[in-house]
Amino acid sequence: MADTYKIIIVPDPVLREKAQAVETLTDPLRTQMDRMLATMYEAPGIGLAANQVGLLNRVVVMDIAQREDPGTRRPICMVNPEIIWTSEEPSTWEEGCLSIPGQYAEVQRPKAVRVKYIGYDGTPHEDYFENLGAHCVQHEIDHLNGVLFVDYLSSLKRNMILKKVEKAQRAETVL
Ligand code: GNR
Ligand code: NI
Repeated sequence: MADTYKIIIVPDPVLREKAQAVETLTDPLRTQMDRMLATMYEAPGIGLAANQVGLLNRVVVMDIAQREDPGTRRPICMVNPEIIWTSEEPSTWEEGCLSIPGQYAEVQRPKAVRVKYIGYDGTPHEDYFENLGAHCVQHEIDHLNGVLFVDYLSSLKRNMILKKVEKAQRAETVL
């Protein structure tokens, strides 16, 4: 398995920065995607965006297969992902984030989306996601824009969650 990255936790400012579009798909970029997948599987999570490992390029990895079918791996790597269609119908899902450990909240988003991106192979792809997959891909593209799931909550809930994580992180680093 590829080396893993350290996952960055709130309130690190890199999580609030906008990642830059990738110009060309190079071997070092494929190595980054391999390492991001290894980091995501180890965590474990169903998605990971470059900002979460301190890199500011528009790269996302995902795998929602294990949820339905434990043991199966269906990794998806997306370079420069863009949402090109969203459903009118909304969906509410309890979201979590590897950068906001241990905290979960219901978030409402479009129930289905179509996403275009450049794949691991360097060619353009277009995929349809719904339900958990749609929540995950929208959550990941938000990361590339410096947006976190807590931004969809009331400021009261958001601040409560961020304070809890900061307190837990402080306890961990002091010890
Ligand atoms: O592992 C994750 N689970 C999840 C559940 C519902 C909606 C989104 C996600 S993404 C999250 C991993 C993560 O933080 N990706 O950025
Ligand atoms: Ni996240």
